[in-house]
Amino acid sequence: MKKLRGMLGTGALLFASVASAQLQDMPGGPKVNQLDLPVGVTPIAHDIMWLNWMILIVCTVIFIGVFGVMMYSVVMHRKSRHPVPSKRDEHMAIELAWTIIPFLIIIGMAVPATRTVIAMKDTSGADMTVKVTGYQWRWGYDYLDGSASGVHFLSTLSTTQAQIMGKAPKDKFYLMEVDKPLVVPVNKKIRVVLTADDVIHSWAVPDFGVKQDAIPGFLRDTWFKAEKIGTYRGQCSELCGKNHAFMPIVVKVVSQADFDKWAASEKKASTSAADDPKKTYSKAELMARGEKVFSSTCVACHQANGKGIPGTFPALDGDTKFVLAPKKGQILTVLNGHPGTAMAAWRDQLNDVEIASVITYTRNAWGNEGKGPDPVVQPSDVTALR
Ligand code: HEC
Ligand SMILES: [Cu+2]
Repeated sequence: MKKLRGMLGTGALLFASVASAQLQDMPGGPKVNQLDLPVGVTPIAHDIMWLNWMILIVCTVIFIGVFGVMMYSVVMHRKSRHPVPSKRDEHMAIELAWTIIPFLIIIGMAVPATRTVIAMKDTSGADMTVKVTGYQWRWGYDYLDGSASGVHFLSTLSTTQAQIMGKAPKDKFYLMEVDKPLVVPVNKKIRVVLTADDVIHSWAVPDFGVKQDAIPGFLRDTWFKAEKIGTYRGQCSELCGKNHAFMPIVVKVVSQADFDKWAASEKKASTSAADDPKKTYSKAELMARGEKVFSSTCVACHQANGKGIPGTFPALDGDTKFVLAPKKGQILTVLNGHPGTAMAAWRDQLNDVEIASVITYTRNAWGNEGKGPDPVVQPSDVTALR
């Protein structure tokens, strides 16, 4: 007994020291020493938590009941105390009871568990779909619909090599941080379709109650509906090679308005990055691009039909002061705005290709085609006046 207690003591001490050396809660960082599941922020995560506790409690009651009867029998019916055993070897009521009761207990656990598993797989009625691709060793995200439709990027570990090699102090999100997190709106059902490019990975975010394998050549899907704004973290949960531990998952849950803002800037960044201000563009190219810029940046004031709002925002359709006039005045207007009015300077928001496109668009859209000088403005014209 003494020896056993000693062994247990050493074991506990060893465990505690290993645990505290390796897994330390950092202030503001993820909880790493907690024993319970995370409380979670999705209905599925709450269900999983509830199921875990419900089943654990049922098991504990059974454990105590069964071992209680066993211990009682061992002690009270030991040979020295009870040398002549009972002759009874059949009892209909007991046999029935211990068949029916466990059966009912299993049904009682299986019904809610099955309900949750089915709910986990029910991706119907999603508000938005994101495709997640596992790569050795990073995640790729593609937004398939909604305001971020077409946005795609790779999300890579951002912990420095110096921290990994132990040459710099670790910070609170050590190995749980990425350069570009997945961003999703709060209170929206997000369908996640998963695949992989090389080997099997698994996309797991405990706070969402989500863990789904990403398998090359297959599409799997799952979903989550985060009910709280915040940043949630997870890790690849399928051993996928040398850097398996270095492909964390970070999801930022934001309000719908912030999400739309983020989506617009992502989209802009991806198209603007490909722009070459030195190139000479065709009129058709400038018109197509200009229509996009106009309908995302200028339309709120000057209106889609170019008529503006009389008395507040001037019409650009038929405007002879700037639009149907030599290009210089309009370029300066869009670059620098008209100080003291709602017409802002766009020089920092739009690049030269975008400014040249939107100007070319306004000079040829609606009823303006063929009416003014300089119908086409090239990015180099804008660069010259910056
Ligand atoms: C927040 C509202 C607003 C937005 C957005 C806006 N404008 Fe304007 N714009 C104005 C106002 C107001 C004027 C008139 C300024 C003045 O009185 O001098 C104006 C004037 C102009 C003029 C000169 C027309 C004239 O006759 O005075 C041009 C050209 C123009 N805007 C182009 C654009 C383009 C291109 C965009 C998009 C990149 C844009 N504007 C976005 C409000 C806006
Ligand atoms: Cu992986």
